[in-house]
Amino acid sequence: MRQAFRATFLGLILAYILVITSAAPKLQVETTYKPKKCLEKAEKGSHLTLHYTGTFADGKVFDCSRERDIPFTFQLGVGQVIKGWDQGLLNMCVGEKRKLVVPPHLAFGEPGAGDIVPPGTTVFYETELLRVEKSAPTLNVFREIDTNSDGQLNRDEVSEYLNKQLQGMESEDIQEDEEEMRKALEEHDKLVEEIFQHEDKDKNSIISFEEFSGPKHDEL
Ligand SMILES: [Ca+2]
Ligand SMILES: [Ca+2]
Repeated sequence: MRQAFRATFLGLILAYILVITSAAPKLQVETTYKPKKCLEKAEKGSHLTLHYTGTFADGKVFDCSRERDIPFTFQLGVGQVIKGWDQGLLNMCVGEKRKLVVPPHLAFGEPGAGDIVPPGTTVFYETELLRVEKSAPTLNVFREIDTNSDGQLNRDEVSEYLNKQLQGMESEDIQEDEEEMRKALEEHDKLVEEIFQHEDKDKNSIISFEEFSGPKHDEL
């Protein structure tokens, strides 16, 4: 008797779950373009830079990064954007294009978004992934290289920075050509020399802040 009750009870729960999940409209993700090689993939925590166009069911555009001509950058999977993006852009390759149909509960929900998106609206996005970075993009490369913070770069600091960049490349799970890596290490000293030839304009073996031609300001 008790056994029968349990069976029915479980059956009811299952039926209930089915009703709930089938009642809530699902996120639709469609890849409209996939590059031949997937070099970088969007993972949880990655910083993505993309272009997107957001429209309503009638095709009316409510938000478009292309119109502003400024791609949008955010961190994936940490709630910085609507759930539909956090879920729908996962595992996307750089260069890939996806169409998303995002139901309200994964978009702007019942409140909507100000006077831009009305309450309870399903929104449509066309997205193109331009860049994926594992950590926040560094704007001030000068400060990153200048580890002793004396406002100038010596050979050791530049050499150390290059090493870090190479190690970063190795630790990424992209299959790097081993031969290429070995060559890169051999080339390392040459590269430091080249950087100094190019950057150290007054040849005093120090790259000053003024001489440095790379990104060195915190603001965009
Ligand atoms: Ca320094
Ligand atoms: Ca100099």
